[in-house]
Amino acid sequence: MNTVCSAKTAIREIVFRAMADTKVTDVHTHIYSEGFGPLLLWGIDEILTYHYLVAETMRWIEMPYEEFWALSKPAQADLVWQTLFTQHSPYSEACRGVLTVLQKLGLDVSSRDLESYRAFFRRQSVGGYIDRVFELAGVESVVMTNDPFDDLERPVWLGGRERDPRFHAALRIDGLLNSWEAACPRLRDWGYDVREDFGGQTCPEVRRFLREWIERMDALYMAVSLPPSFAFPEDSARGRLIESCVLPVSREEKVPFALMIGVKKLVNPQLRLAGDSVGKGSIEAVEYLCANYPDNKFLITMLSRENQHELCVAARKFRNLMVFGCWWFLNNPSLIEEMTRMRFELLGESVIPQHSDARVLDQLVYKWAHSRRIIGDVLADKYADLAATGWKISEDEIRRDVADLLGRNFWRFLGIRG
Ligand code: RAT
Ligand code: ZN
Repeated sequence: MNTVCSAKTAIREIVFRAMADTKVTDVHTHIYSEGFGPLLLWGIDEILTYHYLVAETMRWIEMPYEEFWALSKPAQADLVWQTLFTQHSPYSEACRGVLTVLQKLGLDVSSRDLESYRAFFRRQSVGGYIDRVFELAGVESVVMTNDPFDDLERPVWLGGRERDPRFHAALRIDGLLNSWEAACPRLRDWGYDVREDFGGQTCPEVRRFLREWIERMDALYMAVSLPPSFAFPEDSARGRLIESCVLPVSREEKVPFALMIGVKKLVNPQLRLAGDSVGKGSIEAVEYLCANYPDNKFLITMLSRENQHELCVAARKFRNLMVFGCWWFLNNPSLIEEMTRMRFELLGESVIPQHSDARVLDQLVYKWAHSRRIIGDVLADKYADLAATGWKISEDEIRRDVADLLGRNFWRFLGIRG
């Protein structure tokens, strides 16, 4: 069908239909395929102990942190449920997400019966449940976060496993770039001739390490999360590794480098995974990379709201920069809306508006339900503004744009398909 749409409500309906029908490529998650065994988290107790919810629970309870961590997972989940869902109203984005998941699975949200939810999850098989979640979330494929320095994950890659084409890999190199002193002896143990002072064959050997892991994982991109203080160029181990190892490998292997800038690690270490915070990063580092390495491609997301405008402007200047996602503390309706509007107004549709960051499989369902709604709303407003000028847009064009936003822009940036 290729009807030309102009009435406001008709446009909104078509946009929402297109958003609902179009499968997503989720460019950044922390979920794993079945072959990774226990690394794949799913089910109600995992959903409830998501670190976003742990942080919110800790604001209400007085239990010492260590006591909380010593509890079993179901006991932690009970406490989260009791604190955030029973004693208070669960309207924070992370709480609401739990309810959206239950609702989309067809469970009775009004019953508030945690045990009946648990019983539902006990009846699921992993394989069948993955299929169901992908279907409900409207997700075609996801990109995992794959860390060769992780002692649980590394053996899975080395052992070989059955691949699931819905799960792509991203080579995560925080371990290499953010803690060189610790990475160096490990690389040596694994047979790479590297030295802490970068003498001898260090750089060629690090490049070999990166190439081997890109190949082993068939990685779509390399990624690192970085502190607000990240600067480039920089006279540091990280600056050196990026310049002499990551950038050349990224360029030669045609595997973009994703920089996730603005995380302040462990401002409260007792919260563990929930203990990280945010700070404003430097757009100059991004501009420098894009300007001085025009043959490299950069996927960039920044954690601070204050960085979003300048990041959009940087993307207007550099076509080797792809902005992606509303990351972590930005993944809330009001901020997604603000950022999406700003991006569409400054960059049209040449962005990857969202990723899920799901850590628990089930979260794909709520993260995409919530984001689709907001992106659809903003998009419908933009088409309505066009219609007001007399511009006529067809359903096919709307579907084209939605397909670009939810997946094709990513693949095209990678140079893979689209
Ligand atoms: O959003 C999150 O779950 C964070 O804990 C981080 O994992 C972040 O997204 C990252 O990739 O570093
Ligand atoms: Zn993440």
